Amino acid sequence: MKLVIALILLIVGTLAFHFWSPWWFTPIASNWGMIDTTVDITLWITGFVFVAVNAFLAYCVYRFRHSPDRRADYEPENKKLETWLTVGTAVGVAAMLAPGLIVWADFVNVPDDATEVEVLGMQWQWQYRLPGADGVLGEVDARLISQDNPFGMSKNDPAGQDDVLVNSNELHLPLDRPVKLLLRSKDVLHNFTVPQFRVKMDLVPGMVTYAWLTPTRTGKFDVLCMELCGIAHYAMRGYVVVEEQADYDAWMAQQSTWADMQAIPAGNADVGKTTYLTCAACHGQQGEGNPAMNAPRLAGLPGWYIARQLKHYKQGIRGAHEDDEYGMQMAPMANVLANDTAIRDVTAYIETLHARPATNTLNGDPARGAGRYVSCGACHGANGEGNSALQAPRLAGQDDWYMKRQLHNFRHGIRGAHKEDTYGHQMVLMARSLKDEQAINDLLAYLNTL
Ligand code: HEC
Ligand code: HEC
Ligand SMILES: [Cu+2]
Repeated sequence: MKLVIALILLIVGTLAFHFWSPWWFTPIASNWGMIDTTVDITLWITGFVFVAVNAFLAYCVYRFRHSPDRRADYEPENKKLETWLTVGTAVGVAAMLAPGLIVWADFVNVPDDATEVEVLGMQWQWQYRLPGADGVLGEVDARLISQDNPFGMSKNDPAGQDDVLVNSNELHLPLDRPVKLLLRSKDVLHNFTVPQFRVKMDLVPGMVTYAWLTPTRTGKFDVLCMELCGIAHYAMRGYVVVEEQADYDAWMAQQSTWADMQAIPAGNADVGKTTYLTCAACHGQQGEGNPAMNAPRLAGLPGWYIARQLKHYKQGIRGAHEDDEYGMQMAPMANVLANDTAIRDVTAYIETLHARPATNTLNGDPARGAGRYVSCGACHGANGEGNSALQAPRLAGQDDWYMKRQLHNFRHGIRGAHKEDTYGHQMVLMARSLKDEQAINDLLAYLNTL
């Protein structure tokens, strides 16, 4: 009898969970309603079978329960019943598979008017390339990939010159226009997924895969990697913004092309030296940092990182949170730099400065810290040397008191919470993995040994 009750509770509980579950599809934002229908059909069929089989089981357990004056009857074959079950199962399985085949046929047939967008995945970032005015994506070659050429663009292909290289992990798409996503990976398997779009596809190193869709609703949606692609897999986030044509055009106008990127002049360190006089008041003559001013060392930081931070300060992406006491001291200083040229110049000068060895100011246990650093090293490098491809700065040699404050700020959303701070957001997720004060001190003590 207990078993019968358990079976009935199982049925009722499952149905109740199904209908009242808070974990359900996000409201759809693309043309792929057919995928939802397919999933619904599957749920109806499996749901019906689930209820029928368990109810039948409960009925049998009750109806044919043990009784001393009853004997089981042995019936090895029953043609009629077997025919029924075979036909019923075949129809059920076919009904689940057929809609999938219909959807798949649509999925592989991309509409002719779809525009192409390339999505490039790597541990643990998303990047995008759009074809530009000629509508054609230029040639690429994995062997050409470098810090200045993240997509591996060929310099000789004229079709590539006007390609738009989106310098962030946020892609914009115009509403109601079909788009074909061409997917490439720089390293391992990834999977491009926007839950609201329903379609998803693997990125496979060495080949170009694709998926297509028509966005049907404006909004900002998360891009997730749905392939377990390494230690920071869960931090591999991006965004897709679907917007009206006019907003899309405005966004497009702000992007730079491959030709623009090649034309950017190198910074002039001599000009930057004069600008740096202002900075030296807090950051020190040699960029050695000054704890009394709460200003970190700049010497040793890579140029691409310095330039990005300065832009973020200027744009209010960093140093604008009301609790960011020290960031707010820095933000007005960044505004002293009038434009990108000024940023490049001062950055070029800072790159010429030399660092003294860091000193310990915290008492942590480097041996325990070494273990904790393993996951950080995936982005910041095994020796804390930084990794430009991942936009993760050098940590070795940086002041521990400063890094401690940054980790605190990341943890509490004081840094990295701005919606455009996509790199900072990764660090928010990482900093939250450090459980307590001691864990942070140990880790920083280890960093001091690098
Ligand atoms: C009034 C003192 C002050 C001046 C002047 C100043 N800074 Fe800063 N700067 C700071 C402080 C404080 C921080 C740390 C903010 C924090 O803790 O989040 C900082 C942070 C930075 C960072 C981020 C470092 C990192 O590791 O993320 C950069 C880059 C930077 N400053 C560059 C400059 C440049 C270039 C100038 C000159 C144009 C300058 N600063 C002038 C106080 C100053
Ligand atoms: C997924 C890659 C990734 C991992 C893993 C990672 N970081 Fe970072 N980290 C970054 C990026 C990207 C930035 C730059 C953020 C920005 O641009 O504001 C950063 C910034 C930092 C900074 C600020 C440096 C400065 O000069 O202001 C510190 C400190 C830091 N990380 C420490 C850590 C520690 C400690 C761990 C391990 C618990 C870790 N990171 C793991 C990517 C990562
Ligand atoms: Cu991935």
